[in-house]
Amino acid sequence: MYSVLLGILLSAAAFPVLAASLPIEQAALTSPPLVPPAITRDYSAHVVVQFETVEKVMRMTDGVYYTFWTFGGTVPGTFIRVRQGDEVEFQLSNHPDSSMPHNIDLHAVTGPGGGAASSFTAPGHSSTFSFTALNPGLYVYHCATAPVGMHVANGMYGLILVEPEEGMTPVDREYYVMQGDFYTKGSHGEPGLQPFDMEKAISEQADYVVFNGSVGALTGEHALKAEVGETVRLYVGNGGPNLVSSFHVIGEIFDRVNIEGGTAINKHVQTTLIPAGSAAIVEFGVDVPGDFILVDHSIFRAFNKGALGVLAVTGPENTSIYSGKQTEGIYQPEGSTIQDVSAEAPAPVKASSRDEQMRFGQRVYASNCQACHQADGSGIPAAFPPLANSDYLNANHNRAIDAVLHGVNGTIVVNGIPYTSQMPSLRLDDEDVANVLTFVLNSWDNKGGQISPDEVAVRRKEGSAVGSGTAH
Ligand code: HEC
Ligand SMILES: [Cu+2]
Repeated sequence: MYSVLLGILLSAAAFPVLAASLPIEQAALTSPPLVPPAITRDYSAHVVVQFETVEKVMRMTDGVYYTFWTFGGTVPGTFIRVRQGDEVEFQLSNHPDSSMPHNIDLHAVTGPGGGAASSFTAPGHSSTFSFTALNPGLYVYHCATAPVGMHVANGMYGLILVEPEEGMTPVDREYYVMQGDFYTKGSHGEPGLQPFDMEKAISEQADYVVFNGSVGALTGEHALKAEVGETVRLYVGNGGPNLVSSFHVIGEIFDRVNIEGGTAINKHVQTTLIPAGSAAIVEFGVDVPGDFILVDHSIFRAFNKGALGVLAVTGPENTSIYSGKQTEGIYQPEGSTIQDVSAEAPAPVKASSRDEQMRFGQRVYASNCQACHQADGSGIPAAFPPLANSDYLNANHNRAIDAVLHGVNGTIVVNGIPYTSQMPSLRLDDEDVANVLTFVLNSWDNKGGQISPDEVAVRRKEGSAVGSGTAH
């Protein structure tokens, strides 16, 4: 009942949405592995959170780079800390250089899509929505723009902590750690700028499994730090997209774990399971010095795919607790994996009629075009032209094929309105291009028609990107 009401309020787009009388404050936000300071107030506030989505090339491991899609320029994204009962005003801006629209689904939101629809934002635009943080806990947020898996796989996730009204018990150190799995065209360690591999993502064949966005993000000079005698609290999330994490710290026992980020506490835990799209709060005291290794105890991921971090503890030895010899470096990564990812794929099913092309094409549309051109083909003003009743599309089928094969740039005019953005080339095969365009041509008041994979093959040889600065 409450969520229905909230949904109506949210979609009304008026704000402040809920109570108008709360004191307003700007959220303290941090990049990983840092966590904003504990909340000291004992009353609710209207907390303003400002986020920017940025697509940028960053290091995956030495010699390997990747185009990450981020909340705030880091993977995981900016950490948000609010208090139970706070009203959160969430402002999402999508950088003008982005190639994709983005949005946010916060698992701490009670409301449709966790805010996804209300925060859908085209490149160069901003959106605002508000929610009340009803439940305390540690929650994942992530982008939920289609294709959702791709946005999450590219690094669009992070954590929001909703402190309980009574606050968190004080500890000496708090850190923010989040696991994610990545899928690249080249296998683990293959150098260069590696593109995302959709096939491997679908079959859950991760090339990298890492903490905080890259191999070595928490080792060497980037290791987490603590001193003997201190208490450490880790806010640990798992962005997925696919793998669940068996989170373990080698040489430590978690004194307390908030299971799945909720209120249930488990004590004396060796390894805690963190589902994809979930989190855990783990706490322990550090009693002896040394390197304590954070791993996903699905252990090949740690030593061969990158899921390894270090908590470096300094201070006096305590031989009554631990007195063995400590060898340095025995937990170093062992190098790249040997994976067989080149197995023959079965031949894809080909459409045998126009109706079948329409059905297959609808699926291609949902996962490749809908994010920009929208489910009903209506597009987004000033960003993505409509495919519904598009004079540009209906006038010239070859040009439409070229658009999907090679992308569109410069200015094009659709139904009398100029568009000056860019459509990336989509790397679909001939069959998918033929099917999706046949679907589009026969939907939403377009003029009909059919495109065959053979026609697409010809354009693939002869065509080029369309637009190129000339109005058609
Ligand atoms: C990342 C966003 C994005 C995606 C994904 C995308 N497009 Fe586009 N599309 C654009 C933009 C932007 C333009 C206009 C380019 C310009 O302004 O120069 C465009 C233009 C077009 C046009 C010509 C203009 C019109 O309205 O008729 C067609 C046809 C088209 N896209 C089809 C598709 C199809 C089919 C898919 C999926 C296979 C797709 N697009 C996926 C952004 C996108
Ligand atoms: Cu996104």
